[in-house]
Amino acid sequence: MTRLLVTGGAGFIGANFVHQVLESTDDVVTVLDSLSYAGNRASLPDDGPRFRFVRGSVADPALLDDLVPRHDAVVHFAAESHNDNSLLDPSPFIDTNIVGTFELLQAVRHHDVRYHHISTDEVYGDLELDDPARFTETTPYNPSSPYSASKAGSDLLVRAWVRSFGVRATISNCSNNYGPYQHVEKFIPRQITNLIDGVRPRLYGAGLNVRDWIHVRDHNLAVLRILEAGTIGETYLIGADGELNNVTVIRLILELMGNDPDDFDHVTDRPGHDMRYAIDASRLRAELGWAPVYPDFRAGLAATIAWYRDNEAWWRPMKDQTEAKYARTGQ
Ligand code: NAD
Ligand code: TDX
Repeated sequence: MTRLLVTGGAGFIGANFVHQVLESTDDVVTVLDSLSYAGNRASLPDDGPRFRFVRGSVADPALLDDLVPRHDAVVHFAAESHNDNSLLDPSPFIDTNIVGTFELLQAVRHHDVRYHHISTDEVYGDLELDDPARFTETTPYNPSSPYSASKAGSDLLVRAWVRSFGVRATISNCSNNYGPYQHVEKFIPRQITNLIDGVRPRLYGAGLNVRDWIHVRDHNLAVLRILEAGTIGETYLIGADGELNNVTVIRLILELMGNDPDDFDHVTDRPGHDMRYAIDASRLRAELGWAPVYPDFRAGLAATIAWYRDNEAWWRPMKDQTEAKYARTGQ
């Protein structure tokens, strides 16, 4: 039995992680989450013998000094996670992603607690559509947006704390996740919930940008594997060979929801929009024996659509304010 402290556990990937841990292990979980606009207590179970929820910030050193030493490992999901928001106001991205990670590293350092850092493929910048290369653990960092720059900064802090202070940390950089409990500001849930509301999907620019989709449960299975068998100080890239451009994804959502696949609108492009992300996950596969359990994107997307249809009470309270924000940028 391991005592896990999961930061950002009321968000999309963290909440799925908590459910997977409670289902498949006998670990005990504490979630530390500030319940920002992106956090939802309803994504998590009620408090009980194996689960406890603590509302607070990862940038609060006194709270961390109390919580961290009661745990065997910290899994750090908490972040400001949306590129579009980082273009409107970068400030919380610096506070949570950089200062928050710094405070957490200081706490795990002082209490000698194992640490796993959740990061993103966006730290590597983007690839041309016809580039034969994919991102690997040695690709140089080259972030484009305030979001990806703040994640890159936090990754570099982790590497320095490993080397300078001997912190027992691993890092994973994953590609775009999809699945249940994802905020309706993100591409796939936004289009699904728009269609439920009879609104046409919104594609940024020409829609030729490529994302490397992975089911959230496969991301979390990789994280569990790294916690179990990863080498301290190492970085692992997580991806499931799921490259698709945005127009293909929108057309598939339309088709699966019984609409004409051409029934969508092109809207203002994202400034600085990364063209393509692509992950080479060979190290994770070869060294840790991980492979995706949910590789069928069409089936995963159909299940995700069904989840949003069945869980309107979960997403409805966030929908209007999210769309009001997009209306202000013409998106
Ligand atoms: P999310 O926005 O859905 O959830 C983030 C959670 O962090 C929320 O519950 C929020 O309340 C919490 N939080 C924010 N600031 C906090 C603070 N100061 N203290 C404590 N909690 C705070 O994000 P997500 O999509 O679940 O992403 C989780 C992690 O995975 C992030 O680190 C993100 O960079 C990374 N990641 C995401 C993806 C993706 O496709 N979504 C891909 C690769 C990596
Ligand atoms: O309405 C939309 N229309 C559209 O065309 C939205 C919201 C997005 N898009 C495009 C932009 C991207 O090319 O879809 C693609 C995916 O957009 P997002 O869901 O905002 O994800 P992205 O910017 O790729 O970043 C995601 O993956 C990497 C997560 O939000 C990050 O947290 C993660 O690090």
